Amino acid sequence: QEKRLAWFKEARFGIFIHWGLYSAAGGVFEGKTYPQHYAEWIQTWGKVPSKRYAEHLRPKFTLRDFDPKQWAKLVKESGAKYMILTSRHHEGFSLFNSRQPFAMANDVTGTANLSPAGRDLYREIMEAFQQEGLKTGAYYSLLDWQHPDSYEAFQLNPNPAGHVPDHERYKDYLYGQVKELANNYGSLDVLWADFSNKDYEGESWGTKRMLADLIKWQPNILINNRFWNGLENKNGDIGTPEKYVPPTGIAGINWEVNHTMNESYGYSAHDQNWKSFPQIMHLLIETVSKGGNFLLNVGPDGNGKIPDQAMEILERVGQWMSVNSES
Ligand code: FUL
Repeated sequence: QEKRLAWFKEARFGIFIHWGLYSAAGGVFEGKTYPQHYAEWIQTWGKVPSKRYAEHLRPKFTLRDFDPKQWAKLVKESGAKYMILTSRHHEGFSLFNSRQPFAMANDVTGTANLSPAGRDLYREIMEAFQQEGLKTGAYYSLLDWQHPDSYEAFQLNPNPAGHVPDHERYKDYLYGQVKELANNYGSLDVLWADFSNKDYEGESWGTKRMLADLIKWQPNILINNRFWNGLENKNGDIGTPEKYVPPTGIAGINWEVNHTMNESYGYSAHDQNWKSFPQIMHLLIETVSKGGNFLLNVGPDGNGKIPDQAMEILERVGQWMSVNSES
């Protein structure tokens, strides 16, 4: 573990990217603004069935300003050493071209992949970052609001007639997708799973088989602790406090604070509560001084544009890093 963790401990600073169909909503769905902080949860805030959600948002996910090389350059110049990208968030739509059979009895959305024909957006982004010499990891949601065999699907979608939910099938789906992420996209440096609760954790996601094989496929991979319940639990390689810095660090584990520049992880047009540059630096330095890593989130919009405020913060962090950090 020590050897696998060496780069991570040295890195100190990484960038999180939340990008999916929710980015095209930007906190507004069918004209209604959702004030809740986590805009990537808009499907749940609005109780929107997956079909309507996809029909409405796919056309708005335009890629008009999408330039992964520019993202990678910006992140590199910020002084960050790694990047974690949402391969699939709770909405259930994959940024990578998954070939996992999507057993939708009622064929709710046709496909759960997001890339236009002939492209793989996840690959384009990962390759751009790898070319800048950055480590790359995948955020991967254990929850799925769309898959008819997942725990949550029928909270938002009608149960297809005659369909008997089978969680074993969902476990196979998770396994199959993780296998694709680990085998089809070069080096996978981190698997950032998200999340468990007291009812679902560990083996209810099929961890025994999945994690044993994952380490065979990617012997140097780091796995966060969210296959298990609790942000500071001691399982996995990395504890993951969310939007807070533990006052006295976390003894006995490696940890990484993930934080936002405004309130939301996914892009939100109306979330204008941007932290100032000094506030961001304060969080970064406080975290690092207590022994943690700092994973700062960026939420590009549905056109693939990184908000101006986020770009400015990254540029200023980069200026600070070039004067104050060793490499
Ligand atoms: C949480 C998720 O529910 C949020 O949407 C976000 O991705 C955050 C980093 O993790 O658990």
